[in-house]
Amino acid sequence: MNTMNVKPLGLYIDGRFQPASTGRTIRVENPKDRSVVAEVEEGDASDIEKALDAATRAFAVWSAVQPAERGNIMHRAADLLEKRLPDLVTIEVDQIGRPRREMEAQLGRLPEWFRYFGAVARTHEDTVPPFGGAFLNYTRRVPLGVVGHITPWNHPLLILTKKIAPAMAAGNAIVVKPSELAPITPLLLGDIFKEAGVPDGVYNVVPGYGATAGLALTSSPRIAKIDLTGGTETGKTVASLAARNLTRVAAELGGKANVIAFADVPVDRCVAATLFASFIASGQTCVQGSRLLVHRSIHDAVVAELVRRTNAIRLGDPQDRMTQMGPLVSEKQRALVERYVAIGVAEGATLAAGGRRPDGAAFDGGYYHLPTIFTDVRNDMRIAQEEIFGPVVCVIPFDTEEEAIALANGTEFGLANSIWTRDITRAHRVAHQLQSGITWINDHHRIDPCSPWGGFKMSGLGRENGLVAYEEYTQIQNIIVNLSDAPFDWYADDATEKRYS
Ligand code: TXE
Repeated sequence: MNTMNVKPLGLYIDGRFQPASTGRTIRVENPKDRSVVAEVEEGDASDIEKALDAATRAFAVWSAVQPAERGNIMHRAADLLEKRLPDLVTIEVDQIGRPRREMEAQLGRLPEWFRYFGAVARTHEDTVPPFGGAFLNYTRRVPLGVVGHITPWNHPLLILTKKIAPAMAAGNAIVVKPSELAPITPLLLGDIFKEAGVPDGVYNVVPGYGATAGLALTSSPRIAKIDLTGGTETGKTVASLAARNLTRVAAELGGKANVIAFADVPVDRCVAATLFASFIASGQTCVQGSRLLVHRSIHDAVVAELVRRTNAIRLGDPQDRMTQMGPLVSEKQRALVERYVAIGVAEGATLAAGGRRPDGAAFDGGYYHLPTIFTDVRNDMRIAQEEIFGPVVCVIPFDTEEEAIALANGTEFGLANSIWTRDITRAHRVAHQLQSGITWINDHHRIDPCSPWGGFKMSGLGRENGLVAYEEYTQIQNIIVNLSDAPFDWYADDATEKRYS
């Protein structure tokens, strides 16, 4: 598809592109040079209602399809998605500015989500609780109904896929409100599902703003669940609106992940780990290794090499395969990073690398910012506590294992951490004391459709991925069968003592 559309891309409702009721469009900007990638119709509350109408009708059809057949359709969707990936990668790179090499690696994995959850739909077993007596007791997992998905811009298709694959496989119908910065690829998935055999209306996408379309979807009593990935403040707003209708909430929110490097980690390995953890996606990811907790005995050697390697990261055109770091997604996001750099300097941290925009005319038109390292950071500094969501890493030394654990747990967030050591007992011991939903040992960023993903503390509610994600898109129905034909009459006037068991 040529995204330089003359005509704006419509909302995707009931299996086809449709105009929005507002008559307005959203201009999707390429962050590398501010050129227009595409115009997309801007939906609002009435478009959300229209999408909910279509989804409600489709739910009756889709929930009646046998799970094994839904699994087959998910597999077909995976195959079709695989064929469309090269185009989708190109568009994803244009709309968010992440380097092509990152988006090829990330999007190349998406079909796995549909295959995994398709297989779960086919193989999921219910339970037969041991009720006792002459009873058969069994549970059924049934879909929730129409569910709402609110997604961000940093991994537009990956995050959407993590939500729609379990929801759809479980038999729900979906209304998506994608990020206003990255609505194109979510819209384009619609025709893939249609071709795979998903009934019209099961997958609907209404691009729009959080305060209008997002608010309408979240506060609608017609949805059974709202599943959001976004900032922690957005999560609190969404959860409080959903509570009014007792709508279920899943929320994957902010983070402040630690890379915890013990004394036995070779310097090169520690540096490679930190670069990968901290600077992928220009740091715009919820599990970014934004804090390097490093044992004091290797601190100076690690910092020296980290600074050298950070200064060598190649910024450039994200479509160029040689580019290692693209721009930030927007003017607002770069301004946020610049504000935090100024805060860090004012707090007394040492700027060891970056801290400014790159030099050169090639970068003038875009939202570029150099990868940045702060040393001499104290845990109570704002740069160590608040989510920056940019290419900034804070280095904090520690002396003991206990201190490393206390530091790692010393923020309001609890999404992810990575532990780096060859000491197997220490690795597990520390992992068990970390207050985070995800802990990697000698790795970072690793994700799989089977592996539960979500946060402790202010990092969110519920889990994406894994069996648990499928189950969280269902509700349990319990069936209690009396296997006895013996007469039972509680009110029979026969003066016998009755038992109800
Ligand atoms: O996110 P928002 P923004 C964090 C990160 C970033 C900050 C702000 O720290 O700097 O959030 O980024 C929709 N009702 N993360 O402003 O606003 C919005 O339209 C319903 C972490 O881009 O949270 C978009 O579709 N919906 C994060 C989605 O919420 C609302 C990823 C996320 O946007 C809404 C993104 C409302 N009241 C940002 N307000 C992660 N966990 O990876 C907004 N939205």
